[in-house]
Amino acid sequence: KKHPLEYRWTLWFDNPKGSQKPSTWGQTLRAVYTFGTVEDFWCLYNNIKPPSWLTVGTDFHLFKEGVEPKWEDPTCEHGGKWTVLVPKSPNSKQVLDTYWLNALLACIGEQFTEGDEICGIVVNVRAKQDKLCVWTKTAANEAAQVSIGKQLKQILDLDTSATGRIGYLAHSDAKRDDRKAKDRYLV
Ligand code: M7G
Repeated sequence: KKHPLEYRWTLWFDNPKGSQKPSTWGQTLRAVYTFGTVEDFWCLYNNIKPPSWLTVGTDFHLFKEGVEPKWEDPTCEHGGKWTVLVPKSPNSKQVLDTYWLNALLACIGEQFTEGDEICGIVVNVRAKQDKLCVWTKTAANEAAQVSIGKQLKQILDLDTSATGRIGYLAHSDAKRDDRKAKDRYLV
């Protein structure tokens, strides 16, 4: 008998640098697989490449079933994201893969005390530095976001000093100000 998870989750994949470069963001975003048990999660995990193997420009998203990994999704639209940067270094591939696995386990295992706030997680494979993001539902709820940010740092075993700070960006701010958007919260 399989062991059910609290929520069902969908893995999404995006590689906009593939054959047809899209004119609109998200056009190449694809839902890959949906699962709701521990066993099906491991089956998926064992059959996909870790993020460090993916080509630059690629994204993985793990979101609750029915939630699209887009600002425009009704569950995400008033939310935002915590971003953990992974600058290139001799061991950054290993760091990225470990962050990804630990973030996956934290989501599906309901490790965040504000589990209802979690929309999903994203890994962006980029030339300069990779990123791991946690998307949440209610950017205006500072207490919940700060709590999730602190838990994320513990889960990923991040530096607790000021230099190891992570920022929370509201999607509405990102939409309006693009690259100039400022973080709402820092932990
Ligand atoms: P990114 O993929 O978060 O970071 O956003 P990257 O620079 O490492 O690739 C890059 C750009 O993609 C943004 O500035 C937006 O123009 C666009 N974009 C990203 N997201 C997540 C969305 C989204 O959810 N909706 C829309 N419409 N555009 C997005």
